[in-house]
Amino acid sequence: MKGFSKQTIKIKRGKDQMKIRANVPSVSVLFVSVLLTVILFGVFAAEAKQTNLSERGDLVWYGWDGIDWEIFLYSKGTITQITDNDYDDEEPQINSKGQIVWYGWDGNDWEIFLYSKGTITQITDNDYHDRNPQINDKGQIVWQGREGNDWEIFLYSKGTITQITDNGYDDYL
Ligand SMILES: [Ca+2]
Ligand SMILES: [Ca+2]
Ligand SMILES: [Ca+2]
Ligand SMILES: [Ca+2]
Repeated sequence: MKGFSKQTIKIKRGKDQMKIRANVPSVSVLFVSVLLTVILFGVFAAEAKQTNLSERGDLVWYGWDGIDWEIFLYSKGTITQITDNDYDDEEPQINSKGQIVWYGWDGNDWEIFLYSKGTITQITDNDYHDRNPQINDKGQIVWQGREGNDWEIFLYSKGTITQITDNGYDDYL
């Protein structure tokens, strides 16, 4: 009995070892492929979140009109010029609902602007720089404003601006 059970275990072990050895290369290849896929999707997702290319394929950018920078939108095969003024408008971002945010020069400092359903709204109106806005699908906007001697983070939600940080060092997006 002792000898029989020993032998069985030996055979089983041998089979398991063979199985493991046989599977090692394919498991590694599969693991590496999955890992690469996850990394690639991660990179694309990260780029798509803070984006000038929305999930539905709308694209925004800023272009030189010969005098200053303007905001442009490409949607469903058509390019639309969003801004048309004499000051600089830069670095637009768009959400999946087609709302666009960017920062524009008001003659004294940078302000945050929002384009929604055909209308441009100036979000900030102050004497310091407001730059690099981002917008989510709820229409909430975040940006950095140089309030006082350093940059702070601001949030716009449902018509109200809230200053998120208030300290003595720089806060950037
Ligand atoms: Ca402009
Ligand atoms: Ca400003
Ligand atoms: Ca201003
Ligand atoms: Ca700060």
